[in-house]
Amino acid sequence: MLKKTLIAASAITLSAFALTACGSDSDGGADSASDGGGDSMTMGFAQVGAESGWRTANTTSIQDAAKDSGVDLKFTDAQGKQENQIQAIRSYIQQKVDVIAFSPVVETGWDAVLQEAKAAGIPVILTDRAVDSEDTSLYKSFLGSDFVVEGQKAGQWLVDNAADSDVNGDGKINVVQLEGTTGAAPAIDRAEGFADTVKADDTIEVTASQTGDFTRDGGKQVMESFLQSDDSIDVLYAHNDDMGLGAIEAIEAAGLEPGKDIKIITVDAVHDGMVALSEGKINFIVECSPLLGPQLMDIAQKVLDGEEVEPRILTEETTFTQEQAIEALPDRQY
Ligand code: GYE
Repeated sequence: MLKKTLIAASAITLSAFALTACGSDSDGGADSASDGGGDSMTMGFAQVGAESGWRTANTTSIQDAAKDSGVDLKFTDAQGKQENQIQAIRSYIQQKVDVIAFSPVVETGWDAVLQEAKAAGIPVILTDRAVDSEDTSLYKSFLGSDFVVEGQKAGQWLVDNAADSDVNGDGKINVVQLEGTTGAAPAIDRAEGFADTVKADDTIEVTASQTGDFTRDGGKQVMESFLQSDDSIDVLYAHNDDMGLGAIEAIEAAGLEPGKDIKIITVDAVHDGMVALSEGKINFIVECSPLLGPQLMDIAQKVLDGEEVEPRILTEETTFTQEQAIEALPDRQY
């Protein structure tokens, strides 16, 4: 609905964006008033849920960035269910929002609803997670991390630290893996990147792998069952900090010392994960940034202004050892 007045409105919206981005943090209250009187962009965002510390930080980043740039944000939490996300997207189409953004809970099954958005002329931006659709015209851009690279970084740390990781001293490094949500891009890709990289050392073997659904509870429960069926676990690779933190509870309850009796590698680098790393309970964290909000608002504005945007926009990320976590913690935003 904004389209026709878009070119005229864009200058106003952009200058409003610049102003608010320069530090005035007034929360403006009503979304309609926050862009200086012009039509504000309406964005429908279908979030996965609130399964982890990463997700909470991601939601805050999106909501804050929308407020700062005068975007009228319609936000839904799908509670981890694809059907809820599809329903939310359909309702955004009905409401004729200007742009739809979402983080697909799983990779498959999006073509139909994305076709509907396309037919309605509403651009879609993928945030954080990918879809496996062949038809890339169904979305304008995909903003987020390279999860395969994250898995590779996790695997490379283990290859580089193999000598210290044979905790049981039997010449083999037995790894248990806590996978993210089954069918989710980060679960598929983090497993793949890790598996490919640890092939470089044939003493490393993934002996058990199961989903903990990216939650603390899931990580705890699955780790309990891993510990019951195997007393030769050397390493835990968890696809996110929260599952690693749940597993730490299980490891401690079993009378073992996390980070020593079982080496632990996780992904995300959210606050609680970084604290555990600084305490030596986790040994290595691969960072995955949840702070996608400002870039998302920027991309959406460009799309609405008819500017070209990159089809794939990668976030910049690092990794953390214990010493690096101690150093980074005081300045971490999340
Ligand atoms: O790593 C995990 C969250 O999609 C990158 O989802 C995200 C992942 C993140 O639940 O903690």
